[in-house]
Amino acid sequence: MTRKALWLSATSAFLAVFTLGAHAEDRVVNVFNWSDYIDSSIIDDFTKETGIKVVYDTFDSNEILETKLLAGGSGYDVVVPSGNFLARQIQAGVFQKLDKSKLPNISNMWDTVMERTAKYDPGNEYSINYMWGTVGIGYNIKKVQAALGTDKIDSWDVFFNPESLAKLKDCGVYVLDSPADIIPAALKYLGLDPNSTSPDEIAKAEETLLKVRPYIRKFHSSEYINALANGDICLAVGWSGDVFQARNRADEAKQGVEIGYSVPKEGAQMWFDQMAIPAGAAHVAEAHEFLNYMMKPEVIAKSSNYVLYANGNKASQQFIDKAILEDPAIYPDAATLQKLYTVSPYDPKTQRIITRTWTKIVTGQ
Ligand code: N2P
Repeated sequence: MTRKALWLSATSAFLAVFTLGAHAEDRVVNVFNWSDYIDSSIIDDFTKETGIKVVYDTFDSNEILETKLLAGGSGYDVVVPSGNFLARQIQAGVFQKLDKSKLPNISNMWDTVMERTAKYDPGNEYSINYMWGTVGIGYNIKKVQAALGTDKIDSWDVFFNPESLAKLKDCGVYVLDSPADIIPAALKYLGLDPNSTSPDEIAKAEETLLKVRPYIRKFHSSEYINALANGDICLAVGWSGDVFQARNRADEAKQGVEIGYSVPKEGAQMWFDQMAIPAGAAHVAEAHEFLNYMMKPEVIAKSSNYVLYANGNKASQQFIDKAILEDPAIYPDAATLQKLYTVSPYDPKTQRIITRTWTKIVTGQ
């Protein structure tokens, strides 16, 4: 090789490396997911394996996500609405159909869960299940025992009965700031259809919630994890895995706080959080790579092991900690499944009633 040829090949090698490097840096996926919902090492591993940078933002409310999606131009490539919200967002045209040829790991998914999510996304054309769980009662075992004389919480009555909740007022009660989770629970407690769209029945749920409103310290959908773990509150109406994360944080802190979770006997909501790609996403190929990566059995199992929610990936179950897989409050057994109900999206008219009702409840007026 002549000296010039050598120089040229060295230059092109440098240019090639440089260009590849720049290109790898250009690849990015903007993810908007729930807070306290992933083991962050998964994000790092994804970037290491694919060279795709992840910009990861979090939210704790379907309403917040929906407002961004409906406004358009959210800038997100992957978002994770719950099924009941996803359904109406699909109708509104905010998502694009998934390119299943880019998602070979879909073969790992669990048909039982896919049948359920098809209720929200017919044919599962727009979404992949991330996690699923329940709405129930998280509580500080010792504080509840001290206030109520029992630590056996198996009924919504502990929350919806004003006499009972009054006793827990001073040690602190938090409730999800989420009408689509709490109003169906109130209806169920009253023996009504949790999916009721009857204004009269929703008014009954409102009345029930207004009676316990004086005993609720805060409506918030993520602060209850630390509040429970630190012993700052004694009861939270919250999401299963979040309560289990509170239990684990309390165990790690070794301050003697013990946390329990109850799926009340009257019935609890079972929800499904679905990964989807907005219609206007700028990084569609990267979004598919991210989704496909999240369907690797070891990866999604790592996430479930950390966030303590069940996932919709059948092949991942061999990698899930035995204690999680065998906990009926996480992976429900037949008896628990019997108690679980799902919710449907609200039609626009009912949504307006629900929104108005919720404002009254939160403000206490
Ligand atoms: C994550 C809670 C997500 C459950 N912290 C509600 N869809």
